[in-house]
Amino acid sequence: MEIFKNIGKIPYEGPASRNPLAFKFYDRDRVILGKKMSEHLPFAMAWWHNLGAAGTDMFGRDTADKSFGACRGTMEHARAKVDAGFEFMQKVGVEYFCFHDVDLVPEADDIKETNRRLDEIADYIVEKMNETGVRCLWGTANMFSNPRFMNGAGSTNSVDVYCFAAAQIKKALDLTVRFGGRGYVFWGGREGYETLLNTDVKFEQENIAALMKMAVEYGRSMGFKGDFYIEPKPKEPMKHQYDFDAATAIGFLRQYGLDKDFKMNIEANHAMLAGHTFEHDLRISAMNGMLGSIDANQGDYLLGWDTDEFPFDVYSTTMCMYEVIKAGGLTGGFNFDAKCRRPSYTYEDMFQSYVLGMDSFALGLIKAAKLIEDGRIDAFVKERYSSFECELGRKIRSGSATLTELAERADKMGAPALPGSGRQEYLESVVNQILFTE
Ligand code: XUL
Ligand code: CO
Repeated sequence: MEIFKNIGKIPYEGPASRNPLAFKFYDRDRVILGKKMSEHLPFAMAWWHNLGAAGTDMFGRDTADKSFGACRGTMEHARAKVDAGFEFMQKVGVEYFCFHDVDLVPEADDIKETNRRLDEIADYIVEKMNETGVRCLWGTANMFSNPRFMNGAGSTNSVDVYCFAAAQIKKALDLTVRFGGRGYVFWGGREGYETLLNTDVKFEQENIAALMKMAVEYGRSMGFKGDFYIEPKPKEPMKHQYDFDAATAIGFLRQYGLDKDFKMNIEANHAMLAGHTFEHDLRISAMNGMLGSIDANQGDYLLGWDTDEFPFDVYSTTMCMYEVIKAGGLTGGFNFDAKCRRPSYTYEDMFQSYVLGMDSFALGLIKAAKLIEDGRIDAFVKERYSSFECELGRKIRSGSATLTELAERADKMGAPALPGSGRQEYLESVVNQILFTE
């Protein structure tokens, strides 16, 4: 049964189109730097936002109807969400989905019953995947909504809750493997604290690492070849979250010997909450060989929380794609961890938001490729460090210089000349020139 009745397949109509339900920039087969747009941009639908979130906020109930013709909280509704999701992905041309365990079925009190429901819905999802060619980007376990996780999952003070979390991870990994997912995500929603007065940080972090290690061992034992991801976020819901940002998460992974199996899933809005730009956390991940996947959304600089907006800021998507291209692409993809605003409650808004997000990243890709082909930024950065292209500079870079040697050079030079100008304003004008000309 068709759910989105008045909406057909979203076509590419080009930049001059005024059709709200057409792509202006996302032309999936257009080749950029030797690869199709659709290969540069493996987009994914977030099950929870697109099929679940209905506009509820702290001050008001749902504005959108996401029942899809079924009674919410039933297995009939779970199936209706599968129908809606696959119809949506096919119409909008998104090839992947991401899910939490409890996005798929209503959770029962007993995990054995929840798991039975998950198996039932998984059969239906696999059927739809085979029918449509839609694939799974990543799976995860929701270990933050249920009250039992009030003190975290890996970081909880309750050994029973810790075991329950392990059981959820085990099942979510089973599902991810069954769906052929590229990755498995740990977002440490409540892995943090409200006050140090009641918290043993070392104990909690060691337990999180142990849980991750068990997840890796279990996943690999069943043939999961994908990446595990940490999705950093500094706060919200907790006052402090341990996976604060990419640098912190990478340090944690190295400390506990998890760095071979894990990469980062960087979310734009989370990076902003950590006081960074999106591209900062992408760069830190990439230079450590750990840029895995992206939660493609946008925050609001005037607000201090995770607004999960659909991306429209083309400066930001351009700088994102600049980092992604330079890193050689993602092993994961671009998951729209984003929701329509509360007053955008219609089915048409659901489609419109994906048109916006996909077009914003397509434009970002086109412009980032132009920045790279233009070469002025790369040339400037190379030139900026060129003073190290001397014998002593090479010794410093290879780690064979001594402090005494360097001091001898300083003794001979008098006052060093000022380093060259950073030319930030010039570089910003290059970016503008490329963004605003064809
Ligand atoms: C929350 C968030 C999550 C993760 C998956 O801020 O981003 O939806 O992406 O648990
Ligand atoms: Co996210």
